[in-house]
Amino acid sequence: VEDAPWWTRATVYQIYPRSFQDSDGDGIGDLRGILSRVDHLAALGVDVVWLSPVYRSPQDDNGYDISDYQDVDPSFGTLADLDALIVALHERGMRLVMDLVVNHTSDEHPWFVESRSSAGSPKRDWYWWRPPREGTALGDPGAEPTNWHSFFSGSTWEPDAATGEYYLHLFSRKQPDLNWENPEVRQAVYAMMRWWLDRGVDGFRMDVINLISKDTTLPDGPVLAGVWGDGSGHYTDGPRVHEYLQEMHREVFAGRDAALLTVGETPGVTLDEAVLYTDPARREVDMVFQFEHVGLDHGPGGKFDPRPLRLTDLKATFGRWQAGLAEVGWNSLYWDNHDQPRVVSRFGDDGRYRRESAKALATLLHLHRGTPYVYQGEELGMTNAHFTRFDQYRDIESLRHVAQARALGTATDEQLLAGLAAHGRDNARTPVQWDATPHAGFTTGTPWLAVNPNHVEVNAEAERADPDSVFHHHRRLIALRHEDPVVALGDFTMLLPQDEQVYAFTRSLDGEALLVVVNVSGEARDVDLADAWALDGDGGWGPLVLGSYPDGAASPTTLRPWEARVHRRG
Ligand code: TEU
Repeated sequence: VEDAPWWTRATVYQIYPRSFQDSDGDGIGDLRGILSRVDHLAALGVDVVWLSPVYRSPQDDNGYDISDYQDVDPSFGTLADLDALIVALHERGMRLVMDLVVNHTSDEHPWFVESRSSAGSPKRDWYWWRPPREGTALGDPGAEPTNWHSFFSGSTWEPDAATGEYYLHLFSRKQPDLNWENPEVRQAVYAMMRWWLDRGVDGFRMDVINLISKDTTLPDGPVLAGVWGDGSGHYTDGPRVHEYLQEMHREVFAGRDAALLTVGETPGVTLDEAVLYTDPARREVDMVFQFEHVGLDHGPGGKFDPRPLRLTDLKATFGRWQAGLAEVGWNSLYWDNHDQPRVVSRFGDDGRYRRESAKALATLLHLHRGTPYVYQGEELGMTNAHFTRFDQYRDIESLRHVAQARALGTATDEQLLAGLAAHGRDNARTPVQWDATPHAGFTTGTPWLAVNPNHVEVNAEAERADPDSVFHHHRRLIALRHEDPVVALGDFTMLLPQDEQVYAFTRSLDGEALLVVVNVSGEARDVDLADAWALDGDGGWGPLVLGSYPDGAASPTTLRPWEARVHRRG
């Protein structure tokens, strides 16, 4: 237990700077804004802040398109502001983890500007340049080197008239993919990472890090509906990705890794691959974000084709990951981030039982084995945006999806609006609701994305003032992980795997055990755990460690709507 890494007891808080706090009235959050709110983070008790990109960027994808890795974008502030934030967090015992976006750069990064300048450029090979298919001309339909569909709609290949070739971009055309096959690219990335560690940052969240190694023969993928194909099999967990991460570890982290946190964002990762990425003996990353549980409510048409979650599917997924990383490796635990809808709207009830369901879902997540991640506003029970018009959206993924679907006639406007309302990324990006004033205390200007009108009820000021709030419930969950080794390290056993309403499990370590029972519904329920957990003399489950209702466990084995409880073996 004493030997376990510090991050087994830690909770990470994600800040999406554009939407966190504006300090200068331009309607865009910034570093000085974050500085003014560090005491909110300290009060919550989180150990680590993961800061989404603040680097210099044309903001085509809100900073995930970087034109200078070693500077701060003027819209967010200056390097001096970032240094001040590092100090302010360190003073309060928190660490700062930076976002590392190195699958691609901006097309305005000097590396790419040089690379596209001529076919003979010394940096030509830093990106993926390919001629049109044989017998076709640049820009012809079907001339793209592969049929791959971009994450942001359309082809992954952009024609470049100046040199008559295409370049690869898995995301937007302003996010050309770096060619990790080239050792100069890798060394340039490692040097930049060392520069940040020397500046005082405490690790990295590595954007789509499992997509950096492509099959260099660039085969087509199976054809999707329409003209494009699914190329993911040729770039997900690719042939050299583990080699690259081990090299990165040697070049960047060796000797200083114990104090740091590294987490790979790995869309499409399998459990077997996750074991390889996170096995400490292999020295790749501490943990990865897997995507299975956030795909369970995607229909056959993908993320914009929503369908309801079945609780038994969630249990099967989480249960498999808990078991699969029990002996080797480590889980990250998350519901929300800047790409996902708000969990209280998605899997909870953001109407009548907003508070109860937010607390229930938080309890469920934080009591699993792994490192929990809280996304800004999740600790307040913030909800989806509930936009009803296309012109309310700003996110490139959503806007490009709408444009493509309209051009191809694959969805009606009504279907598109329903898809965006359920899974559009702007749901997570509305400004943080600090108080009940007109722009929720986020800005004195015009916010870049509309503030949710429910900020008059749902806001940090109200949450902090109320001991039974979603905020204080998160604070207690975070503290419990600090205090109780069973929460951090205990074995996980799923109970009632076939139950569509109640999510229950135990955690145990060295003869100590906790029982977690969560009613994932708005109807009361009796829960019979049979032999899995013996009843105490009062017919209950033992002393209550943490409950989501203010009056504790009102009835021994009956859960009220969205009630969540943690009991200790008596
Ligand atoms: O996301 C990668 C990713 O696979 C998705 O979650 C993506 O956001 C999209 O929604 C797929 O439908 C990372 C970042 O988190 C995201 O914000 C960036 O847009 C993307 O990489 C490109 O850097």
